[in-house]
Amino acid sequence: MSEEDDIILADLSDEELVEQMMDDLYDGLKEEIEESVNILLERGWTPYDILTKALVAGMTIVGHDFRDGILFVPEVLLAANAMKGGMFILKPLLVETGAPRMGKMVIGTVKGDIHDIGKNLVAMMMEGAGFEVVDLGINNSVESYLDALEKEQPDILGMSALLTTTMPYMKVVIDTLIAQKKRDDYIVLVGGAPLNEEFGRAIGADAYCRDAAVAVETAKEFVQRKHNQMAAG
Ligand code: B12
Repeated sequence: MSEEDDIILADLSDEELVEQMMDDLYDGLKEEIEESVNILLERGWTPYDILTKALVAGMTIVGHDFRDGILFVPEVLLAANAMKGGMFILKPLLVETGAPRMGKMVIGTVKGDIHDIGKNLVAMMMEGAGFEVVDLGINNSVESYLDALEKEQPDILGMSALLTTTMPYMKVVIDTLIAQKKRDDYIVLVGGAPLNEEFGRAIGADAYCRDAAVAVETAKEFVQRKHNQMAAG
């Protein structure tokens, strides 16, 4: 029996439990993460605090160690899977605490890219803030984005890319919108670890958002501005 098996999660203090969750996330222990999320909820933690202070904080450590060659793809996949287990519990709760509908967003990861944790977080936080979100998943072609925009008529288009090789595809999508004279119909927000503000500007997005919290604030600001413009005629 390993040392892990001896730990009774419910007996840990909040602080110890969050530490343990970071370890469990690192080790890809989905069931333990789910149990811990439920324990913190029972203790009155808000879904948002569990998400940011335990799950996102833990995933950041995983990200650093992957970058530094300490963790490899299979371990990171396990960690991602454990995180998804926790997010699955929190998602409906984050949505519940949300305000009335703020607007609608279509979001997806670009073609060639399968990273979806950050995108899912943005989608969850946007829903939590009262936006209706249509999630197109990963590996989206220009056609996939355009079809969804046509069908869903959202206020916002969100694109995510985590690879330097896939981020230029965002420009392909925006250029197609421009060519079809549809660019001004949508607020375009982009995000993903390798992007920055300069890149966002260069490809013609309305804004680059460094994390999900900024995404929510930016989305609110732009939608409000759009409504004001419409009201002004
Ligand atoms: C988890 C992970 C994986 C998992 C993905 C699991 C999944 N379901 O997503 C797996 C193991 C599958 C994977 C595979 C690969 N990965 Co990877 N991966 C990561 C890792 C460790 C963490 C990413 C993550 O989830 N971060 C946590 C989330 C919360 O952060 P985030 O994604 O940045 O999202 C936040 C913001 O960016 C922003 N945001 C994100 N999207 C959007 C969208 C909008 C609209 C807005 C407004 C905001 C926004 O808000 C989010 C929430 O706060 C990163 C390292 C890192 N530091 O980023 C490497 C990383 C992105 N991967 C990398 C690589 C190279 C790969 C592979 C090519 C590896 C390989 N050799 O096979 C493959 C690519 C496969 C493919 N075609 O896509 C490199 C990319 C390097 C580069 N410069 O391009 C990184 C940077 C690691 C590294 N340093 O080498 N990966």
